[in-house]
Amino acid sequence: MHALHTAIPASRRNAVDRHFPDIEINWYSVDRDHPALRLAPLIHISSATYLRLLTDVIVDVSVDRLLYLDVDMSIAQDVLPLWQIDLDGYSLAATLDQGISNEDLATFKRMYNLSGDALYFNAGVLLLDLGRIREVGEFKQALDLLTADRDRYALADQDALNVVFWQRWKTLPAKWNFQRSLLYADTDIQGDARLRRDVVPAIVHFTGSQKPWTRDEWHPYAWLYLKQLRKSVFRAEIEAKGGIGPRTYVKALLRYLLRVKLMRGTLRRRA
Ligand SMILES: [Mn+2]
Repeated sequence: MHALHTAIPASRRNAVDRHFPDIEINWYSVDRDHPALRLAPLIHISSATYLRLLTDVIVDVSVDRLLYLDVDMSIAQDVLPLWQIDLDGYSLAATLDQGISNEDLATFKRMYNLSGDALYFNAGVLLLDLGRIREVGEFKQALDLLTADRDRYALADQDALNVVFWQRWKTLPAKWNFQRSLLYADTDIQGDARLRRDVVPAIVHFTGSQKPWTRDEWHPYAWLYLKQLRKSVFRAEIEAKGGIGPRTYVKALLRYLLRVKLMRGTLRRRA
């Protein structure tokens, strides 16, 4: 595992290493003065979002294939099948952004003068041919676009990546990056939404400003995060910070069980 960060102190890194003795974690400290990290952050997204654009230069050169994951996620199924997906010659594979409507997509195309039919991906889960990206330089191109005019990209690096990779990425099934907007029944989703509504998540991405490390989270899969939190060395600290108590756990577990039951019902009806 490769962990890119800006300011996690050694004591915390060591605690994580001790907690996962079977995982070899390579920590990469990126200087906060790095030009990429001086770009303005988004409202609820820190400037750490730009770290993904540095993976091609920071992660060890021996690494060709990389599965990039945000930190605001819980893994619900084995990711080995994802890791093994053929990239069909592309540098990048991702899922659609499920919060983008057909209208948003049309606006995006107009804004950046993009032609032809294509869709917009979410950059939280990226399967990357890092070797190819080092050769072709797509991440550098995205970074250059942002450095030239950060204000032009409302969703920062995700917008820039979608411009650079327009029509040049492979679509992954929605379950590999299950975003919050799939929970809203009335959301208009780019492409054909009906095909993606009843997804059983393999990776739950807690998109939006609400996060499962606070008491106010209502996401039906927040339990997956809390279940892990109970085993974490940081449990007491996170609970105190997020106002998480026994009631939070019980409520989250009930919501989760209800959701799983509903999904099973839906899938049975369809079969
Ligand atoms: Mn995220």
